[in-house]
Amino acid sequence: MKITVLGCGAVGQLWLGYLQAKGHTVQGWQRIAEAAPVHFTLQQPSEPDSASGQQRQYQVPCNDPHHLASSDCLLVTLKAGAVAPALLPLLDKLSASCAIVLLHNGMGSLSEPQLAQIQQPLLQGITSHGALRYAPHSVRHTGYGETHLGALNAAGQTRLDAITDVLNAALPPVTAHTDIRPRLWHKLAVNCAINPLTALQQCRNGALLSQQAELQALCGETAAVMNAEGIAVSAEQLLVGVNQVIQATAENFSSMHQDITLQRASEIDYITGYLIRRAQAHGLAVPHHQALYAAIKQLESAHAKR
Ligand code: KPL
Repeated sequence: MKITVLGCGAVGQLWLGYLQAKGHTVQGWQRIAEAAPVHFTLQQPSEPDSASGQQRQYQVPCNDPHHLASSDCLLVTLKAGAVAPALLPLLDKLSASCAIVLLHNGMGSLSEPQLAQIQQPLLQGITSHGALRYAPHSVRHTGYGETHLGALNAAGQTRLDAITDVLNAALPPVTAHTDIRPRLWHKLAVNCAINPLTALQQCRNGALLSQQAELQALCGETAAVMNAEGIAVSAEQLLVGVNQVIQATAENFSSMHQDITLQRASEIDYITGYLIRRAQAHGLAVPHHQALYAAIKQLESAHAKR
């Protein structure tokens, strides 16, 4: 299959590497047009009995408009906030049958009018694979995870199984869902609890295990919004899920912790911000999430003034 990966960060390079290794014709697409190919080393997670994982060198072409126009799939691995500005100008350069797959944390990267603009098959996925760029041309696959995919429009539904098969053969497991929204919401609930708290406290995910009262309050507010969105879940179920992720990723620094530490814009508007917007639409109060949102925004604006 001919595939373009929009966004050549850690997650983009991970998919470029695994898809190229499966024999697909891949290219990267970067915002700053670079004719030069992207070259990187991809280190796979280590096996239990070896010190470090297998390393492979990759070289993939970049920003070829002919490749873009004839791509069967555009895999968008940009952060939520970068999706609309990068994707919308490319729409009329893609074929009508090119399946667009969004793969990012958070929700609401495209507004309703922007979604309506997209005629191509549109899919959204969520992945828990860990990827870290530890040097300019080196990416480490830090941990195996799983990927879930679903369609965002009717055309997307017709391509869901074929795209799932291609991605699953490259980096399994990838599972197709007839309704991806509950999956996205459950991931959002986890990110709304872990990401802002770890960013504000500058701690590893595991440190949150001792903060059950705060996590419970956040999960209670999130469950009320999810119920209003038609997703049946209790605060207790969300709390169990959040604690499982905290335990499984105890040594990790969350993505928002890393963004705030490096003084980059975080994904707060697509994580807690999205939850708050949906709460407002349903007339629900979410004071604990509001407080975290305001605190992260304050940090971001302090960084921007420096
Ligand atoms: O998705 C994550 C993130 O950091 O964005 C979690 C699950 C919190 C793992 O760190």
